[in-house]
Amino acid sequence: MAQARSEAVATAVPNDLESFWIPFTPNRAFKKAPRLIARAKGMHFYTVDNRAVLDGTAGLWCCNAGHGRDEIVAAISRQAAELDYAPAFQFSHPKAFELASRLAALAPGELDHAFFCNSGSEAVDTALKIALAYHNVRGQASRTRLIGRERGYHGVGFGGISVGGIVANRKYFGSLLAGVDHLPHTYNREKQAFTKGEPEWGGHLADELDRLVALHDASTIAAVIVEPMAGSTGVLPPPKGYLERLRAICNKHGILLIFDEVITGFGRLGHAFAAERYGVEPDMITFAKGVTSGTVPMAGVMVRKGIYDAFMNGPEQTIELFHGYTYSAHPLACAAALAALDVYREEALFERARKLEPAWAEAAMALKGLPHVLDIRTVGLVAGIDLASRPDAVGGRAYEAMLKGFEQGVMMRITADTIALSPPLIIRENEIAEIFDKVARVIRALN
Ligand code: PXG
Repeated sequence: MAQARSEAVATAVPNDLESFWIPFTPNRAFKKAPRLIARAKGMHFYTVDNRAVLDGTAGLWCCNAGHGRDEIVAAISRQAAELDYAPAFQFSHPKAFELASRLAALAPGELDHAFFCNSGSEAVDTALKIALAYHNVRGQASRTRLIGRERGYHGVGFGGISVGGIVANRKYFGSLLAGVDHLPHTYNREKQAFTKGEPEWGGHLADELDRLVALHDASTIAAVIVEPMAGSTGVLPPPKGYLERLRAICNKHGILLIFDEVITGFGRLGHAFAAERYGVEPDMITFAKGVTSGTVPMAGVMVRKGIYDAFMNGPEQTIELFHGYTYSAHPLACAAALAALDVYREEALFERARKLEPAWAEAAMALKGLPHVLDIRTVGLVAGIDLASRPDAVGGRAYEAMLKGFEQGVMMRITADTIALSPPLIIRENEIAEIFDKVARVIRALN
């Protein structure tokens, strides 16, 4: 403890908060009462005044192996000394190939090629572009339409907000991509409230894709992109049978199916990918976050062999896909990812999430009956708790819950009036109890 205190003293606290424009955060309120994290270890963050905060959210759904993992820290540090950077175009480095092979082995079925980028938003743009280019190189250039879903979150690039379905993320930004349509979201409180795992009701909503095909014609549709479990709009697990039906309709019409697994990848739902949990193989999977356990930015797209092969035509010295980033497969990110994958395997963390799921779900559902609680949803190591909105201020109640939670030593995420919880997969049962005890106390104290 003496050591922890001396570290706390050494933590520099900025005296000017003005210049940093903080993302997705009310800047003026934050700067009046900043919440600054100085360090993290295991299941905890520590504030600049050295207060422990239990991580109920794995950072932003990313630190699946917990914080400050020695093996990952060492791998990043070794890599920085050995090879800080190698050009990503026309050259590469060994760990990029090693990581792609590891991911190919982890991903289901024929998803055996990896295209690397640096954020989930870039991964989504990459997947959408590969879909368009794939149809183009196969002589079906009329397939340009992209289909997303209401309440979908696919990051903040123009592609992602176009196929996404969050109004505030779209309405300020002009006309977006042309030729996009949306499936209806799958949430219905009346039919689904307080469901553990996949709701019974709602599988039929996949058939809406058939209606969109009837409206637009399959020859104009390139791809459908969905999160297997919608995370950011409040934890919406897929209704039973829904993803299978989407897959079948896509197959029938030659439409590519993309799963955005930026949140669901790397153990969050008890498997390497949600595709495995649901036994449905998409044509592409976008990933990010957990691939490095949040330590170094990295993301990518797993691509089905047949899609990659379709590009491998023409003279061998021509570039097959005009796309990529300076930091695609950055050496530090690759080293971090390989080390994170080792931790996941050695500690069997995906299985751990699967085993903890019933205890997690039960602890979450115990909040049923507290004031303001309208619904609770759980799946894997994820829980969404809907609070009733104040008539005059949607989001106000959950915002206050987040502030109170931070004061009481638990990190939670909020979206509108939903509290979302998604702890590191190393969590122990007593910490599960601590999270929900604290969340319950916070909810009881809300007006
Ligand atoms: N797709 C999905 C499904 C995501 O959840 C992105 C793409 C974009 O990733 P980047 O790395 O560009 O942010 C995401 C990101 C939240 C929250 O609290 C969720 C995300 C990011 C930040 C906060 O729900 N998801």
